[in-house]
Amino acid sequence: GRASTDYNWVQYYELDDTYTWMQSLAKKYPNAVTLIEGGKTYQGRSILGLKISKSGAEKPGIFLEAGIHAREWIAPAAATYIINQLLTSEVDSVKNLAENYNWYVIPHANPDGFVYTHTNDRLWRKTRTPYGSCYGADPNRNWGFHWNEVGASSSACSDTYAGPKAFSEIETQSLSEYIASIKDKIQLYISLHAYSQYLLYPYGHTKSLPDNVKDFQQVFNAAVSAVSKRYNTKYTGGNIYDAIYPAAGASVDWAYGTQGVRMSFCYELRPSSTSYATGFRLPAAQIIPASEELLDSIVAMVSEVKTL
Ligand code: ING
Ligand code: ZN
Repeated sequence: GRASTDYNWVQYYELDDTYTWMQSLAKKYPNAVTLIEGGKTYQGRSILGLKISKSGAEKPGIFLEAGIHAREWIAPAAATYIINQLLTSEVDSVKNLAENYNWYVIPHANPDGFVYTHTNDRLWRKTRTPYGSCYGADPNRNWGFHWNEVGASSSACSDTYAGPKAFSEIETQSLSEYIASIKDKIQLYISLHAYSQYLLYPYGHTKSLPDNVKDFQQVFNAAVSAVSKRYNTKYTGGNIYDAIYPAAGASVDWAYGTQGVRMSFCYELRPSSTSYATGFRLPAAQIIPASEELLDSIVAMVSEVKTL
């Protein structure tokens, strides 16, 4: 690992570098930052996260999950950017986010897959659990809510393999247990993916809309408007099923559908739609602008949720 002081957002990092940096933050900000273990992986790694709580008091919680798909490198990079901004920003709107909410951030929800994208296959998506002659289940099709009903595969070699049963993957099983243990504290759940510049909300398993769809649409409008302010980056979206495709067993549906979390959203970050081969390779020079506009959007999202 490299020295934590070198950590920046003009390059992509390996898992160990980011974990070392996160550990250094817990030492540097002992009153605000706690290391959390969101769970474990098939290969025995820790799903490391940070809780950021500036006064330690009970405040509404925001859960930020990134990297559940291994090849979507911008997602963990943006998550660490947000961690850093919450801890260091002098901008009032960002300081308010840090002071008025407790943050739970998991930059790498699929560490085994992420390591594999560095060592073997840059376009790997799933976990690395062996299933016959193929590997991995799609950890965003594996959650226990309307599992495998639609938009998922029962074939172990598929990139959208739902797994042999709900929560077959130790990653989703253990992370879901962690989330369940703090669910009463979580008001907003945000999942970061790439790519296509969409903002999505439940459900993925059905065309039916959530009870509070009006609230979702109001918050969606504020967040999509804010994301374009800085660099004119256009996001579209809506409910998962209609806006992209039917997909059951996703984390955002499980968090909203089973945990009583008031709202959950998924950002599909930069770039806009392009070929599969380039979409996951967002140039490192775009980590900062993509993350800046994401944070602008989250600022707007959170303040809109507050008006409800
Ligand atoms: N897209 C997401 C996927 O898991 C998604 C879209 C988001 C589906 C939220 C369901 C819920 O397929 C990518 N690029 O991974
Ligand atoms: Zn994804």
